[in-house]
Amino acid sequence: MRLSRYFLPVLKENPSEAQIVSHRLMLRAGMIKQQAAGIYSWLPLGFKVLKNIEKIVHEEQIRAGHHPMLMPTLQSADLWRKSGRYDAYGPEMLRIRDRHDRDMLYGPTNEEMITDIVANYVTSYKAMPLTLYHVQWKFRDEVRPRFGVMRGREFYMKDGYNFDLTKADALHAYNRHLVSYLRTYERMGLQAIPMRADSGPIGGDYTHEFLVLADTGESEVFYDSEITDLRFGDRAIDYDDHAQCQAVLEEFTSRYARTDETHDAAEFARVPEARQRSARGIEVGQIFYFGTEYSEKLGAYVQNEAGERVALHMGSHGIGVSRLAGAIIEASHDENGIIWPYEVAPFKVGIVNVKQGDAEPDKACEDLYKAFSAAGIDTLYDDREERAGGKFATMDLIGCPWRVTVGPRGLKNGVVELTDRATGESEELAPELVVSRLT
Ligand code: P5A
Repeated sequence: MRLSRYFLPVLKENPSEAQIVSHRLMLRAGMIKQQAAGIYSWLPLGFKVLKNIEKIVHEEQIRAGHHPMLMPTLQSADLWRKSGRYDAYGPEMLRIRDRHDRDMLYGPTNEEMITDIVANYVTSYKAMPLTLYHVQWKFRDEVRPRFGVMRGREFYMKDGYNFDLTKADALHAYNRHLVSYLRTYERMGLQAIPMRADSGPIGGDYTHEFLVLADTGESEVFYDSEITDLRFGDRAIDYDDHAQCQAVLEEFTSRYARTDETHDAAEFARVPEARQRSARGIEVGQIFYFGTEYSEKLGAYVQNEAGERVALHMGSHGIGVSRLAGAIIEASHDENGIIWPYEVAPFKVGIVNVKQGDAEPDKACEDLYKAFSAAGIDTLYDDREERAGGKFATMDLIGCPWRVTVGPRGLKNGVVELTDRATGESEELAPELVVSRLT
């Protein structure tokens, strides 16, 4: 993308409404624009980040054997009356009436709808195990929307739902989700710690929240410091293998890690004192197993092998896709701007032409830009007639992992400069070597 042709409304000043760094940087980098309290437009740069996060989520869901689909944002109140949640959900639910006076709502989650779909089509145990998910906008009329996309009213969530014949199978689905989530967050450059959670209005005995440690997090957390040494890494895992998934779950959940909602001071005291930590965290996901409650209320029954009619065991699992854009920035920035982990970065490389309009640098930049495009590397070429200082500031702000600086002095010596955004380290190399250096 040529910056002269792009829509990147960066702000020079710090917006006064932003209380935390990710909100400030998302506004300054022209990623989002607030449209109403807790409701945002995603401008081109922000939209690229959102889609990159979503892509990682899809890849890891599909790797775990889950099926993507899409349900609508608007739902009929009837389904929610069946589950009993239409009244129970309270003022957080945005209720709408259509022209025929039918009660509708903007979905805050989709347990009812997905259970109704499965109830309609699935009749035999042979369809199990089954996990369906979608990535869709949700609406929750939060009392205090704040911190930009971190606590929005309209927000983007991956929500998945497993249907299993037995509790044991459903707990395997639970474990499988925990494992796939560890992998998902690590690919985004995040360490998200599974913590035993409170099940809240969704219900159920088994639930973990995934928290990213950050001073600006809304949750207070308590944990054994050993937990921060754990990495999932790129270990191969067979998601159908119950024992393997169970072993990973045990590895990542056997040490003390709780939010304030489930914190138990007596149990925490048994962690060696030198390893006791209390901190703040951002909740980027949550998984639940809740048994047969929704299946019974919405009629999701199948015939088991013995020919008996049984209610399906279910769980649900959510990832805060739009919240993650903010959480990643909270975890990865410096005083000059955002430092994107490679996979999430809206552009992988920024080319800065320090002398736009001079034949030699213009030609070198064009060649580099074409070479990056040919290599399939998403590149932002700053081809504006502006001071070099301003161009560097923009590149630092929007946080591309690599910057290539092209100027007449370097070109005289046959080199351009390649700078790593995260470390600030630079090296000089021949322009024709840059692309291969990065691939
Ligand atoms: C699980 C999927 C559920 O809704 N039903 C379907 C279950 N879980 S949850 O924990 O309530 O939400 C899942 C994740 O969504 C993010 N999230 C939010 N993000 C931005 N703004 C909000 N107001 C908001 N509320 C929830 C969180 O990351 C949460 O873990």
